[in-house]
Amino acid sequence: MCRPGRHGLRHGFRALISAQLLALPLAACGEPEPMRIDHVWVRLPAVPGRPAAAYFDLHAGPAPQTLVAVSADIALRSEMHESKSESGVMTMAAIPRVTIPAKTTIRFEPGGRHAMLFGIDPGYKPGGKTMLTFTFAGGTRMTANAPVIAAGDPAPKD
Ligand SMILES: [Cu+2]
Repeated sequence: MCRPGRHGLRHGFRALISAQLLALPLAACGEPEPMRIDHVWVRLPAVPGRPAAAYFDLHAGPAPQTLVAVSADIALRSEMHESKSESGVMTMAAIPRVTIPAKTTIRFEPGGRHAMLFGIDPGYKPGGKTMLTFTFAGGTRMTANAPVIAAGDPAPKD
């Protein structure tokens, strides 16, 4: 149960002190959800030698996060990009960082933000996994294993 005790009020503490006492059990038992990354996957290019793209959902925890890089162990180099439709033409631009407010989720998904993965071995075959490393401002890193699918495959569900 996450209900604070009420003894602080009963003993007639001043309102300010009571409020502080009441806040303590809430903070202790709220167990804020930590940051997590899921629905991670990589789609290989239709034409070998072209870049692949990585997608994922990033759920910020109790604090805002700023993602500054996403790298993959199958790629020499990567960039975060945002796709946009401008007068019917899809273009994409590099985004150096993405800030995720506390307790919100941002999605990297086809047609939107993605991590572009350059320099993949043209002989690399789909069906395996690659480890993605997510780097945040301040140097925190998280990793996740991403299934690697072929260009024409549907996005994995999870
Ligand atoms: Cu791109």
